[in-house]
Amino acid sequence: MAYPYLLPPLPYSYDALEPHIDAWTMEIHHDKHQLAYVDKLNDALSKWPEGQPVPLEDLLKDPGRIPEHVRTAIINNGGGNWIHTMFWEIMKPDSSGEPSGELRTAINEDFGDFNIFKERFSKDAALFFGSGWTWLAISPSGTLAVISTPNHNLPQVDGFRPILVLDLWEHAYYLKYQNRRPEYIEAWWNVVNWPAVEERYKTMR
Ligand code: MN3
Repeated sequence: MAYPYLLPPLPYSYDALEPHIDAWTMEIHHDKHQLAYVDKLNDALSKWPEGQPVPLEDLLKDPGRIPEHVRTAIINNGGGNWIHTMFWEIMKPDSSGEPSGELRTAINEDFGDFNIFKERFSKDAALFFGSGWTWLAISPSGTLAVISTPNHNLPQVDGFRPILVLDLWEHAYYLKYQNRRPEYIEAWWNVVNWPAVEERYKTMR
C-alpha cells in the first residue's frame, strides 16, 4: 500500500460470508464506506506531500508526527482504510470456528480457555458504547489482551499488536441486525479466519 492509496479488493465475494454477514452490507461497507476513507486519506495526503512516502501504519502509530492541518483527517480516514483492510483479511467463509496451534496455547494460558476468551471478547464488543472496534492484541508485555478503541483509533498507538478485530460501527451490521449488536457478534464468530489470525500472531509476537 502506498500513496495514492487504492481501494483494496475484498478477498472474497460480497455474499461469501452469508448468512452471518449479508451481501448488501458487505457491498456498501467495502465499496462505499472504505472507498470514502481511501479517497479522503488521499485528499489529506495531497495537502502534506512529506507524509506521502511514509507507510500508513507508521503514520497512524505515531500521530504526533502528522501536522495539525491534516492530523484528524489522516487518523480517521487512514485508520478507516487500514482497519477495514485488516477486518476483511481476518474473515472468511467456512471458518473452522476455533484457533489452533501456538495461538490456541497462548489463548488458553492468558484467558483460561477459548470459551472464556470468546465470552470476554463478545462482552467487550457488546458493551462498547458508540462506534469503534474490539481487538485481540499482543500487549506490550507480550500477553494476549482484549481491548476496544473508539472511532478509527489503532491499538498500535498504545504499543499493542493487533491480530483480530471486529467492526462495531452500525454500518457493519445495521441492515441485517438493526439494534441487535450482540446477535451480530455471535454470528461473526462463524466467519473468523483463524489461520490468518494465527499467522499474524506468529509474525508479530
Ligand atoms: Mn466499518
